[in-house]
Amino acid sequence: MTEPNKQLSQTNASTHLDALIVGAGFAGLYMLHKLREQGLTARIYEAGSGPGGTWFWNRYPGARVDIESMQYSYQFSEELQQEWEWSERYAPQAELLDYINHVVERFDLARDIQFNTRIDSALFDEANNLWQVSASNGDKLSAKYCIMATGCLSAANKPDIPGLSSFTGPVYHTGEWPHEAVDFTGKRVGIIGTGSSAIQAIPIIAEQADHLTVFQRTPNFSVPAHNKALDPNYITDIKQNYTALRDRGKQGFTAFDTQSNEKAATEMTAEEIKAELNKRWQMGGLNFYGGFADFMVNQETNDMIADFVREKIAQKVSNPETAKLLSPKTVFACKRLCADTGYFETYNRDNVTLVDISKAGISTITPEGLKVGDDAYTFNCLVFATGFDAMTGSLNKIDIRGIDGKTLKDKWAAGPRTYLGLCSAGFPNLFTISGPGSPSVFTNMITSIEQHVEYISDIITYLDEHKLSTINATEEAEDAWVNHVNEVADGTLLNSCSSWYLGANIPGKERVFMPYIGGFPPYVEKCEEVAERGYEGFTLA
Ligand code: N01
Repeated sequence: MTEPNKQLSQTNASTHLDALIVGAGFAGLYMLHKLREQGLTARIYEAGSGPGGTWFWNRYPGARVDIESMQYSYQFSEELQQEWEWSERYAPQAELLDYINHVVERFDLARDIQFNTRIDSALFDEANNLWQVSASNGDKLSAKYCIMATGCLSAANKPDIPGLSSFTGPVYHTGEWPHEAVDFTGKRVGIIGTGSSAIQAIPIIAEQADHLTVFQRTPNFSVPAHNKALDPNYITDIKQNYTALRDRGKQGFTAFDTQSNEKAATEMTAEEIKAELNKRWQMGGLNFYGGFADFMVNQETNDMIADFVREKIAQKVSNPETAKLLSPKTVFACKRLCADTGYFETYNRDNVTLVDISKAGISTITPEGLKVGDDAYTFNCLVFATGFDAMTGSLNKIDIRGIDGKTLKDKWAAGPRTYLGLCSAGFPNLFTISGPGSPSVFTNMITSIEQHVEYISDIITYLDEHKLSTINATEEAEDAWVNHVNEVADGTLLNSCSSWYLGANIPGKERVFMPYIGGFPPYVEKCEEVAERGYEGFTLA
């Protein structure tokens, strides 16, 4: 057993808050606004020099959202959603950051955000029912509630490849892109990875660079985004009836409106299936998820969609060998589906080379490039598009200790354990917004974030009204929820490949399906039932 938090007695908590929030992305910002509205004292600590979370850090060329902008935005304020104008179907990163800065200004949030500061530790002080928190700038705080708004994809995965420090050119990671523009004109560039970030960045880097070499371990399914400028009449139409669109979104499995065809492929004729596939391809983007209700659970349906996309890849890529290498062999959408603009066509360019590293692997990075087996490749700039230590990575960077001094990291060593993705037993008054065990990354993140923020806010109101000091998930409720999350994932085809959903992209990370894949509406229903029963599954003290 771990020692209780003895060091607490030495902590000189200089500031007391009702709530300490970690992270100034979409989740942290709305949480701050909500708690302030409730009359609580709250403050955000944020490692970056500005707000935005994902959209602050991921500034790589081509970065843009893959859920339509009219839906990928806050809905808590009617005035906000009426006044903001999106310019493109899928907003680029810079516009998303403008939107976030507008929200910060509009709701006067900056005065309660401490930028450039990490939270190093959060220790639960059992005697006083308070979280004692230390920040990298030396701040010591005590807070009744500690709210982790640290994001699902925020801890960059930087593979430890031998020789990396010997590389003489600049090295970039898509998830930690520099703030100043990076110009690849006249450069030879190497990029490792072919996930969503790479699929967006590759077409643009290829246009700038003298030569681009792509090192691919696993090909990914991608569908055309069909991004375009938004027609002002379309925006007006939506704004006149925004609530209806938002309601359709919340009724959808993914918490956004995919104009879902409610039918399974097994209920459709061959002609209907063909027409649906072509329709989805024309619609573009993640609307593809709405094509067939059974694509995640029925192997035949999934194979049929996968074959359709593979045929499209073969049509787009002129070299049959390259097309074959770019064709995923996994279950369709087993790894997160990508939405692209000219990704596959980029491989028809003379200045782009695709290198298969699935068999030999990168053996070493050299001063002027890297080696795959014995084959050497040279370039001046290296881009890691190698993703993230998803869902748990950022939390594990903080020394979080609950009852009896037990660390969250130790508790989650065999995979994250939460009740509803919101709380972990033994860590009273600690909340994770869109934490593992919640629908989070399978949904429109902003809608899921709003649901969590409002739920946490309701819990806090309930505790105050009932003069209670703590809420703590019970072990039983947590075990039952974790089992349910696993059972639902086991009933799908999605745990059949080495995705980040399973933590399989991080060497040594336990393979556990982390997000809840039962769908947004059933999840919300479960949360509401729990609340109606006086927060069943929690101990309130
Ligand atoms: O990261 P990824 P990402 N050696 O993990 C490869 C969201 N997102 O940043 O598949 C060699 O998907 C790895 O290979 P493999 C979205 O949810 C959204 O692209 O593990 N290669 C893979 O090809 C997305 O899913 C948007 O075999 C290595 C790539 O690097 C999530 O973020 C845009 C390696 C990593 O792909 C993550 O996307 C961008 C190694 N050691 C991201 N380690 C939009 O909204 C990893 N790889 C559009």
